[in-house]
Amino acid sequence: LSFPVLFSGFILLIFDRNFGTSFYLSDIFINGVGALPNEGGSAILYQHLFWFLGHPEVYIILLPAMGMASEILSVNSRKPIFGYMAMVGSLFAIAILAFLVWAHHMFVTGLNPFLGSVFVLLTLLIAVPSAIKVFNWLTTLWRGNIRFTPGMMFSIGFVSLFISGGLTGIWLGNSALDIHLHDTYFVIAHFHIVMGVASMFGMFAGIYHWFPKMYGRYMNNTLSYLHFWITLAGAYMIFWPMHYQGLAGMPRRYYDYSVWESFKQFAELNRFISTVAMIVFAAQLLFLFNFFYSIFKGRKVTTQNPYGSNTLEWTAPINPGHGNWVGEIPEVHRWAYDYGKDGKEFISQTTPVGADESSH
Ligand SMILES: [Cu+2]
Repeated sequence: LSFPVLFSGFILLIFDRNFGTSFYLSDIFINGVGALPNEGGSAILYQHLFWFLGHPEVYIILLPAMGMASEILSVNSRKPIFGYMAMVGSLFAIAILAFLVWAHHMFVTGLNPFLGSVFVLLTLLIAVPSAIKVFNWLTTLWRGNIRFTPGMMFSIGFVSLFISGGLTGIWLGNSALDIHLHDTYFVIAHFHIVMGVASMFGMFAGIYHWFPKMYGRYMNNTLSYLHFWITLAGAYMIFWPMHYQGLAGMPRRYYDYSVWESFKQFAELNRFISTVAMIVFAAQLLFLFNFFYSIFKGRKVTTQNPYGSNTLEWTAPINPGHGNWVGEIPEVHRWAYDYGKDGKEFISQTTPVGADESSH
């Protein structure tokens, strides 16, 4: 729903550049004389069309990470996901609200302050389903029989980063604060943590968790934990200081900070951030090596369902080929979260519900 709006924006841009239209070019006068033949366009229109994609895109990236983290947290806590209906409801609430907040990127464009306050309200509303999800992830962990697999570590890391990056979203969603923080490193810190690193942690969690399913081998644990700790600590060391730089007024998108006297104060911190960034990059090479090495040389998976997971994919044989299952397609009888129920550690979705049990 949001991408076509961006594409339409691009088409209008092509028209402006090549066919003499003026969707985005407003009247430009030099000494009272019109400099261009264009009339009546608005550059702000382009920003609206861009951010109508730009904000929902945050959730296009985040929602799959949230889904993977929810599944992996539940499997490795040996507990059902806490507040399942609230979790699904929150996903829908976020997906809908995501389309109603785009102008919070435009508080300094000269946007009508009243309209701005409407976007503040709608933006802060997203904190509600986000908080519901965070508390439900934490309560899923609460008193769980936790296994700290690499997938689980990255899922917990995802929750940590989602909280850290999400809280500064409340700062930036307020126009009164955003007018000060706009275009500073505070923004860089916020969105790289929440949309960059958090969603990458969700993807890493998914890769580590389903790797045995995909290749019938495990990834190397030592390298996985090394990758996790360097990336988590590194992400915080890179992006945490940027909040302070932003508050102190360091702007984004500058090619060289050294040529202004007032920016000299940031030099040391910038050097520190660059150093950590290179170390974190090296850790990603560790991950790539681990990934490809383990496809061929990883420890072999001996059981079909190594994590004791309920969901259907673990009922398919390793390297199943076309159609996934040999013979009949399995039938689903229950939800995916029957962990620790009826004295059993887990009950696969393909297990029929007994006469004495109630169905979900
Ligand atoms: Cu946004």
